[in-house]
Amino acid sequence: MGRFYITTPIYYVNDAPHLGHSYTTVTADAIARWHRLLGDDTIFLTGTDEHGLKVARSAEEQGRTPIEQADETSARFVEAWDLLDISNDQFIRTTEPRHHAATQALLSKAKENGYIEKGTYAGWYCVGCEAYYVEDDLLDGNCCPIHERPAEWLEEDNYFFKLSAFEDRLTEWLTADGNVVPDGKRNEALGIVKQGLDDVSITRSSLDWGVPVPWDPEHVFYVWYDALINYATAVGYGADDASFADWWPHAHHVIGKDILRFHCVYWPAMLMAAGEEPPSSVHVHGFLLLKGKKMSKTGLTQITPAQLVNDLGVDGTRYYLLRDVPFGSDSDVSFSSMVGRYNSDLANNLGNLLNRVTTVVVKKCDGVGPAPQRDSELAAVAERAYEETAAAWDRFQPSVALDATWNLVRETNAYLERHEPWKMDAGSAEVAAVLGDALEVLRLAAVLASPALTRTTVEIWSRIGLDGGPADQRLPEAAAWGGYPGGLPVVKGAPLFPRLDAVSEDD
Ligand code: ME8
Repeated sequence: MGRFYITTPIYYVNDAPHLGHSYTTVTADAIARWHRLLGDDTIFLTGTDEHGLKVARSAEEQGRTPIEQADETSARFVEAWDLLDISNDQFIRTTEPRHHAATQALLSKAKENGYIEKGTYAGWYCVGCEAYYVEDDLLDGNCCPIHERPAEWLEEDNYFFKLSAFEDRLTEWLTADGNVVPDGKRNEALGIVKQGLDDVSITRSSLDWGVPVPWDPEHVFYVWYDALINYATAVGYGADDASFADWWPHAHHVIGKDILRFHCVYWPAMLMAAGEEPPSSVHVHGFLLLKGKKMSKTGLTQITPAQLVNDLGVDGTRYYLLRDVPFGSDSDVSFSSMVGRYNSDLANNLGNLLNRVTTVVVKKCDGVGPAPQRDSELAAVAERAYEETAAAWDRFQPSVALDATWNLVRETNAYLERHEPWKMDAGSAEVAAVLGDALEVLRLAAVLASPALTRTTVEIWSRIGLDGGPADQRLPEAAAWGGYPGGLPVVKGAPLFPRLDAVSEDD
């Protein structure tokens, strides 16, 4: 038992939530839920990044003020996360006064410590990226390599952060195991530092949509330098020192690879400049890429959480994102792989196990669930499944964790096929033994899968007659074989995961 503080990136409010945002947020949510099962005191933070030129321009194009744009889009993120059963403890908006105060406090500290100085900056700026580019990195016609639109020449007096002063400390931090994961991404960050770090401009005077620079009100902080600080704001930086001291050592950031430089180089350096420790870890995932015509007709950023939930249900969507996309690598996604994963793991395995067991308990045991056998051959399988599941969640590897849990489900279906309880005599000791073991596996699977399947595991729990819910259990105690007490009413309900029709990507 301990403290666990996990964050997602805060998303820009120029556009609505999409499949990519959902992937990161569901991943962080499931990891937070796993830690709550372990009894850890957990804070899970997500939110929206509301300042900067990108948001200001997008508001202007839509004929509204930046704050109107931020209010409206931020609400859409809140709505999307409700829809996906995201259990965040806080939703931070960078326009909140508490965040302005924390940003000003942290950067004032860095200035006091001598790491912020005034200078002039001129360079090519891409509004889409909210970042300056060196000429060599631009495409023909001075276009941004990501947005393929012309970068703009900006020239301004502003304040610089002395990033170059942190090369050695960053190298040391990045070299230590476990700070940036996986290794490939850590090496990418080390490579950026090894190339040599230039000081960076962290304020803008050409824009007023941002956090004002407290020592020079003509300027606002550059959006990234306020955004990153949200992680500190949420646990009390500058406002509640005791809370910050308690929580900061347990901060874990989950991000996509597109924002590695900011989180693995700039952010730890900013913290060092302010006299704070870097985060406990940064976990960097790859990108979801669209495969298949059906999805590419729309484009990944047009796939909304609502559409996914409509097609696959809440648990189907969460399970797909967690199980099918190995954390850390890029992954092709397609509608047919979503349906395939749903049918194989949810309908044919977990759903089938529940269906078989409840049907036979109703038929052969008068609907009263028997207790498991102490020396069941499944006990060892369950023990291994727990160990592997726990180790993988601990390493931020949901797909490995769920595969380990599903091994137990698959083995139990095979166990039922070998013993065929449906052919045994009603009321016999034999049938009670086999069904008791299978009910115990359903109990275990409901607990272990609860970080992913927020709804169906609750339903499994109640159909096998247990009180409370799987998420109220505590690990590792709840993973010990034999927790299903027996003598409970078991009901057979409608299939939890009705099979979905296979789809062709040409549809
Ligand atoms: O970068 N696959 O916000 P953002 C996987 N505001 N994940 C994806 C994805 C994809 N195809 N597309 C987006 C910002 N994401 C800043 C962050 S944090 C202090 C400030 C996810 O709205 C992924 O997590 O552009 C990525 O890092 C994030 O959305 C970018 O969100």
